[in-house]
Amino acid sequence: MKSPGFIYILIILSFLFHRCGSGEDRVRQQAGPSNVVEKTEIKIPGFNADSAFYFVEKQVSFGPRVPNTEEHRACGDWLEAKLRAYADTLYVQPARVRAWDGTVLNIRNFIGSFKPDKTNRILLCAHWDSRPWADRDPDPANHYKPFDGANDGASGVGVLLEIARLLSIHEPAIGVDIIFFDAEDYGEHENSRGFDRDSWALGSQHWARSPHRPDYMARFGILLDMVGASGASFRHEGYSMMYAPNIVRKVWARAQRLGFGHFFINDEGGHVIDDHYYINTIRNIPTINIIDQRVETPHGFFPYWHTMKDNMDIIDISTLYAVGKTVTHIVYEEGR
Ligand code: AHN
Ligand code: ZN
Repeated sequence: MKSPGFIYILIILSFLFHRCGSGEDRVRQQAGPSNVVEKTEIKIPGFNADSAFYFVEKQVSFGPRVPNTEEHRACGDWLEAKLRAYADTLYVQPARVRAWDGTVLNIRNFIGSFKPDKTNRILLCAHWDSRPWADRDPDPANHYKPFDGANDGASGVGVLLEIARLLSIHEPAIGVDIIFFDAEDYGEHENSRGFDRDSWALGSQHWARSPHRPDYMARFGILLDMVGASGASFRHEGYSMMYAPNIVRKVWARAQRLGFGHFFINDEGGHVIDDHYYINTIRNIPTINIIDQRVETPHGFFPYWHTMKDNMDIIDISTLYAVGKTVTHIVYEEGR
């Protein structure tokens, strides 16, 4: 009869070999030609959703990214270093803005430019801060607590960091700017009820009035907001249709041709005051919002919007993949 010690060693060995096996497999997938997909005559790099997921996880690991906190500063420093490593040129735009409750927020917008000399450019953006208050949580005891914002904030940045990584390896035909806006989610608390719609998107309002380059222009922009939850549905958001209907149609058609029609639905969504609203109205750059809009929730967003449950548990790799692959195709097809 074999000793329990021998069986124990066998179990450990089998785990070790299993880990080695899956590690090699992943390396082969990344290094092999399957990383680049042939699309008619143009090569479009493969969007790695595991990498995007890791970028989301990393942001969340700093803690809630609430302006004026240490967690916010630390995550901002990491984002800055990451985007600086991938982009040709990095701009940091620090600012002090006044929130609806009078708090002065120390914020930073990060702008990573790829092929900065090209005049033919597109803009991709997301917000990197998280909301200070879970004021939609079912438990009122949480209404003044911060939360992870894994979907609301980190997901869009995670997808764009992965696209930045691809752009650093495979040159696009056009210039690309990736902007991480600060202080999108410091809007009025649910208990305040002042309906000050300009209390949201403070970072993008600042950038739209004073862009990193005074004459900045782009053909169009794409905002990613809440692009990581399981069961996401992206509908034609109201201001996107008002200011950039052809871009909405182009992106939705591309997503559907890639097989993501279950996420990208040809239905009318609501009007959402978000970063793209100010890019459209102040900078006149036609910009769409890819944002998770649900018909089954009272607020019209994903079920855990502004609650303590907006954490890594609700992040679904297949949602990140659908959005990431679609936007990657749009970027690399542009100007060809
Ligand atoms: C309003 O509720 C007015 N805008 C929502 C924008 C938002 C919040 N996006 C993410 N969190
Ligand atoms: Zn929010």
